[in-house]
Amino acid sequence: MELLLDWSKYNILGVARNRCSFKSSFMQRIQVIDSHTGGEPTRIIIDGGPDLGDRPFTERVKIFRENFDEIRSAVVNEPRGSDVLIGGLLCQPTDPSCSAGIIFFNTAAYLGMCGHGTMGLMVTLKHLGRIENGEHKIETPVGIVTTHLNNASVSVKNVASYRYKKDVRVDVPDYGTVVGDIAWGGNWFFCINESPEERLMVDNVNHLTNVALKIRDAMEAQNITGPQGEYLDHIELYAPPTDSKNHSRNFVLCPGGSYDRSPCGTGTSAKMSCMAADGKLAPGEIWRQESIVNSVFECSYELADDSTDDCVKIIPTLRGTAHVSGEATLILDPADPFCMGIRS
Ligand code: PYC
Repeated sequence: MELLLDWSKYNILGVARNRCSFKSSFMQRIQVIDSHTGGEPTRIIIDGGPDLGDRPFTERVKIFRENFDEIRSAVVNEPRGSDVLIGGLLCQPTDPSCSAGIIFFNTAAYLGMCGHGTMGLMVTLKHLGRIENGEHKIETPVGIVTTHLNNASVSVKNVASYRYKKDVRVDVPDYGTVVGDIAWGGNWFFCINESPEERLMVDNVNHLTNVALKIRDAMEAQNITGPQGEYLDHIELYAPPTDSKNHSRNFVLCPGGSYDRSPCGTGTSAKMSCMAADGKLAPGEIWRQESIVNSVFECSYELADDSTDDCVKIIPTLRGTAHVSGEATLILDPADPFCMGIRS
């Protein structure tokens, strides 16, 4: 059963109190709930965030970026946050069938979608008593996703995902040539085919991060982008799983420079779209993706209605577990020189 949020009951935007007042000389308070999904943290703003109005979500992201970007920075950058943190601003959806809307962001950018973050959002809403277990649609800047919540276990039926380019060669200075696919899973990814020379273990993350950063820099320098010139800000490395119950292990570099502790919902969607296009994963077949810290998403896909032989499009479903880990009031004190976060 789908349960809608009663938006009049929950003043989740803190509209009246905070409109246009972030640059004021008064202390501001922002209420957040922290959660983690397979070790990857999410911080949802539930009150005191900026009012972005009721326009389509793509326009709201623009308003957020142009007028309230310092709030993004204050919430996720140090000293309150760090590169690993994904933030989310809870918004009123435009589509009445949705329980909520969300705009995800991190220390570097605004995200289209976030798989682990959506799982975190669902347990957050349940923790607040705003939803019950069951099916809930969530509106994001790149489309509506359908979630199913069963206490800590959350599945997310993601937006349509597809491969844009196969076997792209990148010459990486001081490293060598890597070959991978460019794919969309709600964000843009460069999915590198298995790299046996790299050890995907958590005690090797500094090295893996350096490698992935070099690859990302090389792609930028060589103008390797998405179809509309999009910066390929997520880089994925793959290896065989350490647990034989799983199918694959990954390391995912996120936009800032941190790595995803979860198997990355949008990244696994992108990866599955490549496997679907190569005929390596059939619709409905289970794919268990293991992360660098051994957390797992259990995934499968169905073909999208507009999928063709030339462009295979899939609708991925990802299931993981998320837990609420904190409730906090962030204090934005104009007397604090780092009030709005340390921007790099
Ligand atoms: O789970 O989609 C995801 C994600 C994106 C960035 C970090 N996690």
